[in-house]
Amino acid sequence: MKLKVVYFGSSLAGKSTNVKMLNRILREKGMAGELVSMETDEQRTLFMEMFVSNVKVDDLELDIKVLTTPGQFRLHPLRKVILKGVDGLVFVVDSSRERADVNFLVLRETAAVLKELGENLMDFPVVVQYNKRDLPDAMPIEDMEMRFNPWGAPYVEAVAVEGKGVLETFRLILSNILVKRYAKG
Ligand SMILES: Nc1nc2c(ncn2[C@@H]2O[C@H](COP(=O)(O)OP(=O)(O)OP(=O)(O)O)[C@@H](O)[C@H]2O)c(=O)[nH]1
Ligand SMILES: [Mg+2]
Repeated sequence: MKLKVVYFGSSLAGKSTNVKMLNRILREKGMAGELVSMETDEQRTLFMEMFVSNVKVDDLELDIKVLTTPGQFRLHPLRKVILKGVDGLVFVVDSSRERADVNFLVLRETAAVLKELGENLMDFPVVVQYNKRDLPDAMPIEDMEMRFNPWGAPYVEAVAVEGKGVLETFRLILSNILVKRYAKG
C-alpha cells in the first residue's frame, strides 16, 4: 500500500528538523532513502521529500512518501501542489507562546487549501506534534490542546532537534491513517 504523509505547520516550527531526524533514524534501519530538499537562501524549505519503504504494520506492507509544506506565507501556492493526494497530516506546532498566532493562521490556511482540493481537514487522519518543548516560554499543553487540536487528535510532545518524539509522531500518523481506513471499510 502506498501512502503520502505531509508535515505542515508555521514557518520555523520544526517540520524539516522532524523529517531530517526521521530520515536519520530510518536510514539506520535501512528503511528510508535519501532526503531530497531544496531551500531558499534563508534556509526556508521550498521542498523536502523522502521515501520510506519496507514498513510492516500487521500484515500490511507500506511504502510511504513523506513531504513537508513550506511554512512561509509567500510560498503558499506550493502548498496546494504538495497537499494533493495526501493520506495523513502531521501538524507541527511551535510551543513558543510568541508563535501562537502564526500556528493558528497556518492551521486555518491549510484547511482552506484542503478545501480547494475537495477535502475536509477535520475528517482527516491527523497527529498534532507540540515541538520545542525545551523552550523557556513553551505554552502549557492544556492551553495548546484547546487552541491547536480541534480534532481531539492524538498528540506528541517533542524536541525535534534532539530527536525526541520524532519516531513516535511518525508511528502515530501511520496507525491513525490505517485505523481510519479500516473504519471506513
Ligand atoms: N529549541 C528548539 N529548536 C528547534 C526544535 N526543533 C527545531 N528547532 C529549530 O527551529 C529552527 C527551524 O526549524 P526547521 O525544521 O527548519 O523549521 P521548518 O518548520 O522546516 O521551517 P520552514 O521550512 O521555514 O517552514 C531551526 O533552527 C531548528 O534547529 C526544538 O525542538 N527545540
Ligand atoms: Mg522547512
